[in-house]
Amino acid sequence: MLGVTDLIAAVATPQGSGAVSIIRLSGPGLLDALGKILVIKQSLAKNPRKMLLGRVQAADGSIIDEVLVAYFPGPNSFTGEDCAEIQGHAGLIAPSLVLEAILDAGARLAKPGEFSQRAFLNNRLSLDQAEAIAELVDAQSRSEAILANRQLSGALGEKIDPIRRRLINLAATLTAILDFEEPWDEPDQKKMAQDIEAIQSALSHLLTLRREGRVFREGLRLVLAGPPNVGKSSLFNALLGHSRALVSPKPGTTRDYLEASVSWQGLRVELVDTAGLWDGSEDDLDRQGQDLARDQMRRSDLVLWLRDLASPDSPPAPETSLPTLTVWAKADLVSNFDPTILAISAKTGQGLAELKEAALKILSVNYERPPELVPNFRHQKALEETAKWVVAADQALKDGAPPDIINLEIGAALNSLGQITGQVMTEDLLVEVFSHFCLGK
Ligand SMILES: Nc1nc2c(ncn2[C@@H]2O[C@H](COP(=O)(O)OP(=O)(O)OP(=O)(O)O)[C@@H](O)[C@H]2O)c(=O)[nH]1
Ligand SMILES: [Mg+2]
Repeated sequence: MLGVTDLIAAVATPQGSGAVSIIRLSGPGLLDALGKILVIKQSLAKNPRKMLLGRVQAADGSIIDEVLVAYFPGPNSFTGEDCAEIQGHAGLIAPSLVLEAILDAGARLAKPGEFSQRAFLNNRLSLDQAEAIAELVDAQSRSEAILANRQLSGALGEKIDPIRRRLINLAATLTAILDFEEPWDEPDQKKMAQDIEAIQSALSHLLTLRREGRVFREGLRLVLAGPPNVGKSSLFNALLGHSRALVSPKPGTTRDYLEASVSWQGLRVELVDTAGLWDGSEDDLDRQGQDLARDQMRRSDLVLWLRDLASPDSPPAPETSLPTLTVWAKADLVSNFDPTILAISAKTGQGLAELKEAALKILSVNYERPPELVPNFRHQKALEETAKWVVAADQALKDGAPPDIINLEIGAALNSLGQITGQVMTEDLLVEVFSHFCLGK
């Protein structure tokens, strides 16, 4: 895998209509391959990093597109190898004809994420930076794009690095004690305990950023649930700003669940409308709908449980451990009610702004001050694993364990931490990270 590479190519822009499409190439033999397909006046080799006008010809000599080509010689290119980008006409046919010509000239179709993977393997990017590229491309809100860009510029690596250096120092001290029988006395152990404490607090800071900031990178999932006919679909439509779900005075209208995205204060919020919940249903479809609804509640960040303000026996939210916000619906039908409850009307729009505020508040989302950096789920797992080993090392130190035992745990901590930036790398990790990329990235 490492070291041996070949020439890869892919269309980097989406298929379909558009003005321009970009085809990317990277790897050995790039200029030769381009030489076979390009009719061009100037030399690419003598004009690196410049857009040159040329035409692409197929194997039979027919001209298939007029293009602009830029050549980026390695090692100072995106992948670290010789790279090129060909800007041609977009559409359904032209890009694939150009790609076909390049493949005929000796390139191979790149796998998803293969360009970024090469950039990582050639030390042009750390693993978390490569992930940030995919996250930027996938971003669906302003906050997601900003966070991805921070990670791309190395913000996470900057936090990880000092932790890593401290762990390496600990390992070095422990190794010196073992190898050269340097004294292992109380002041040493005290210093080590302090270092371990500092590492623990840095790790827990990053995990707090994850906990508090997760919604800024992944958005929120809010599920509207409650008894039949309470106005869930009406509220869903009102929050969306258009009629997406069927509404009717007949109970049992919604059966499948419906999802739709909205943006609240720049945050991506996924709203889910569900079937009404009630006991004693005899109807199979109705029961299936209720099962789906309960399943959606379990998958949510917050359940908005609707109760009918106009009907006093409207059931309360079931006892669960899920974060739940009770919302009193149809407030326009009632003139007098307790002002401290969250009352809304899908009909008049009353209380909708308060509902958004309350939902974000209950989830402790401080949207006015998004965190500077938010580790992703993979980073979280690696941080937790690192913290687990550091706790073990700490315990071993307190128990008076011999230095070689402590060193094993520090080594394991380093191993877990290194997976975040990719200093520690396995084939599985490569697949895990780069398989999520799109073609041409
Ligand atoms: N006056 C008033 N009527 C409402 C309001 N919200 C919903 N309704 C009415 O209540 C009835 C049920 O509304 P839906 O939105 O379909 O209720 P639901 O909870 O989705 O119902 P199911 O899908 O059957 O569980 C409809 O006749 C709506 O017009 C509201 O805020 N004010
Ligand atoms: Mg409904």
